[in-house]
Amino acid sequence: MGDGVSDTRLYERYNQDPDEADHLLFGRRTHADRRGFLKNAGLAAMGALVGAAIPFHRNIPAHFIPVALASEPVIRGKDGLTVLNDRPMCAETPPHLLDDAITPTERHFVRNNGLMPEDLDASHWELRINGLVDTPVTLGLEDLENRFEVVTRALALECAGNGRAFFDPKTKGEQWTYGAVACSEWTGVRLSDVLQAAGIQRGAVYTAHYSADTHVSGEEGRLPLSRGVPIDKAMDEHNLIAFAQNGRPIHPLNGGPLRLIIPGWPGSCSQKWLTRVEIRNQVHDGPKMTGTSYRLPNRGIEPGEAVDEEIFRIIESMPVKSLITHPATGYRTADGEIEVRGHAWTGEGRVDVVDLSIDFGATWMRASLDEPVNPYAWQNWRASVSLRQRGYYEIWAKATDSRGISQPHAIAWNPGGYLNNAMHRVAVYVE
Ligand SMILES: Nc1nc2c(c(=O)[nH]1)N[C@H]1C(S)=C(S)[C@@H](COP(=O)(O)O)O[C@H]1N2
Ligand SMILES: [Mo]
Repeated sequence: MGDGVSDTRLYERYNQDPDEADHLLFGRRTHADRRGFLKNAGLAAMGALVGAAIPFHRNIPAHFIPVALASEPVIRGKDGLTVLNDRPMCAETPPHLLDDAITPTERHFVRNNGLMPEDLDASHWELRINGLVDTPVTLGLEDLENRFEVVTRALALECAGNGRAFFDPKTKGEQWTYGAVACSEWTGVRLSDVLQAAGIQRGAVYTAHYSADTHVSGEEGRLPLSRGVPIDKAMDEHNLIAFAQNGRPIHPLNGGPLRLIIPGWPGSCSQKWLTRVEIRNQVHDGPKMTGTSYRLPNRGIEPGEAVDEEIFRIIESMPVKSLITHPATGYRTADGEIEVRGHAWTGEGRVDVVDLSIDFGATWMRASLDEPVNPYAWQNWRASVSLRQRGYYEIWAKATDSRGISQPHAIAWNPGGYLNNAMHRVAVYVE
């Protein structure tokens, strides 16, 4: 390093102020407007973000910002996602990029509550099953593959906070708009098979999921998130302990090498970087299980009203919802004949109907809706609409599920900003 900037000073500078260090050393100020995008990203995270291993990683100063990431808040291997936060890393997918029937890995949203594990080596990854079981077991990825039936399923995964950005007044938490949802193809073994092999004992009430990610505070032993589900839900044969996503090892940001997929319930139940499932004799009380996390008040409350935590209940099954993935909002066309496409999903049962309106809800037309490829997959739908005059239109989509529940125009405010399944609307201009 020339100009009298010694290597030790380089390291110090990056520790103190990475933006300033970048500016001093490379003559650019890359991150001033982004609250230190990627500051303190660990090596594994950095590798995942630049999309390659970093052979000289030992030379990298703490808080260093790779130039590959310097100009835009993008994530390599996560094409076109909107980054909401870098610490923890959270990124959502614009609806028009969710047009595929099966979400490609590079379009699958990312929701981290903490910092990614440093060591993501699949060859020595271990999953422990313990608690109220006859035989506690420790299994590697090969054990899982060899000892249990391997299955592949398209499973929709949605963050319970998806749609939070539209609550008024604003609620705390990541301001997801539409894109904290995806439907990748997951391969793994059934959670129920593995739990059965360990032998669930009498008195089992709830699972507790543990993982290798760490708390943003850096406090030793403090977990960012540890959630669980009632035993009945855990034993649903559709839950997977997954090791592959769309036919490849799971993307590190999506919880590779091993994660749970608990479809139909809040995404937070699907622990990434899974290391242990404990069977408990009580409702699990890990981080983000208690208080107001992933919970709703048991009665309607006034926006902003202060309420006792006692009235909050754990969110279980997710509500019916749909997304218009074509056209993108703001679409301009000279031709008023448009093929509208999208997906619809629900936490339990299936979607029976998707209705569209082009006249602000005065009339509705039925879209053609596919069967789910398997339970808990989202269902694709399409419809041809004719917009006969020039001007501004909105296309609205409303799904109804087998529980007989339809998407509302707006939902009641809640303190966590959860479960906003209001209809998706896109703007279209015929010119
Ligand atoms: N270990 C761990 N698992 C986790 C999380 C996390 O922060 N840590 N986030 C959860 C939440 S809130 C969601 S919505 C899903 C998101 O999965 P994805 O990042 O693969 O899209 O992972 C869940 N599993
Ligand atoms: Mo989530």
